[in-house]
Amino acid sequence: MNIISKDVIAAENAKQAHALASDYAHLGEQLARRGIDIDAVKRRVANYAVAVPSWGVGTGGTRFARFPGEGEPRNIFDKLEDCAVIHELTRATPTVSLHIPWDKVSDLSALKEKGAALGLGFDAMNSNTFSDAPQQEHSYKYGSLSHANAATRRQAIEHNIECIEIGRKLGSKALTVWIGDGTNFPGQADFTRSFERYLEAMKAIYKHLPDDWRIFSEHKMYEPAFYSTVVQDWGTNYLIAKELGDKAYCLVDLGHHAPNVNIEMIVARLIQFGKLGGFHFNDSKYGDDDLDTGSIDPYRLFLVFNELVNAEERKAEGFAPAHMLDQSHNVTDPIESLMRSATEVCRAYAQGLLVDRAALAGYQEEHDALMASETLKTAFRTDVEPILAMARHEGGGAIDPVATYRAAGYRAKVAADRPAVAGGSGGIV
Ligand code: LRH
Ligand code: MN
Ligand code: MN
Repeated sequence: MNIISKDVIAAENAKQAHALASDYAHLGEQLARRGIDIDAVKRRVANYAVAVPSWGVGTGGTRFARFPGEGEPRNIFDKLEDCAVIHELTRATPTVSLHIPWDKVSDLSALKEKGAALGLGFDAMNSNTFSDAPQQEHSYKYGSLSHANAATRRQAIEHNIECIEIGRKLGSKALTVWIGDGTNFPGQADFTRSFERYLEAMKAIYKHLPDDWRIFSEHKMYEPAFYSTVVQDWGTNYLIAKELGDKAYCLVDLGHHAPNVNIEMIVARLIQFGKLGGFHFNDSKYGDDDLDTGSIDPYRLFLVFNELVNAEERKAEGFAPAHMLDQSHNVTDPIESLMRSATEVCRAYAQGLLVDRAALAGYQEEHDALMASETLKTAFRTDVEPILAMARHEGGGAIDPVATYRAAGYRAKVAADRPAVAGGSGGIV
């Protein structure tokens, strides 16, 4: 069942199919001169997938306010429909990553059925112990898995176990744990004791992880804590994954590092030591801005994908990262932003596939720094849009997802049933 009418997609595609065929043929000729088979690249791009975060389809907010958008999803079923729209048009997002308890998931079989009917599966589950849920006994104001009080830690552990249980019923295979635990002032907590308590709590969760599951810990330098954060960087994250065991991996959210940090190198290190679990793709200018992927620094995104393709092609041991988006939208229609981001990760992947790896290795051997970096630039400069568009078109999606989405008038249609939810203070995510 398609939410966006196939007729609308076909009518929009018909306007562009001729130009696309000619652009694709032209790019094919150019790539052939570089020894690259465009169809082979297109096939790999067509098989690429990135998960949509359930929390991304609603309008987020700034730290100060939330401005509700029209037709925002009212519940998890509406969210799944919005996610399905993204997949129908981009053909790149067949799974959804849930966040508990933001997503109220009381009827799991209905949810699973809804997903199946829309052609969507469930990616990593996300727990939330960084905000208090309505009726919860112990507050997370001073932390969760690393809290000084054992009962609070226990509550946070139980919540994570519940997320695993929910995910099992939905067919998910991973749990992502991000905690906001940390301090605002020097002296507020003991670094070592906090980390010990965190590790002990994570070990308790790990014990409940099914054999075919993975647990991802997500580091973030700061926010909401502004002096120290318990899981603050990839070094600490790597220690966690090592301490926990073979099913534990590190998750890299692109917005969770200091400005100018060499994220692609972190990615390479984690791959080398078999601990790269997955990504939260987004982009940032200053901090954890959660902007559309590739909207600020597409070259950095490409450099990350350059490492990923390198690992894929050399069949690095244990390399199977989960790819997910993690964004927040305040001034755009979330569906449009998520489609753009899905397309941007596909673009970076396609560009990564174009890197002439033999030439690059040769330049590295010869210490030809200029030509080595030009080799990357040549791939990055290639306009791969015809490859992406053709992969979408042949997969039943839209040549131009945003134009087709607008032509379908989806947001106005759902707005009739979905009243705007009042604004209020923003959430920091
Ligand atoms: C924290 C984070 C984490 C949360 C999400 C909502 O900043 O990146 O992944 O689960 O935002
Ligand atoms: Mn994240
Ligand atoms: Mn974040």
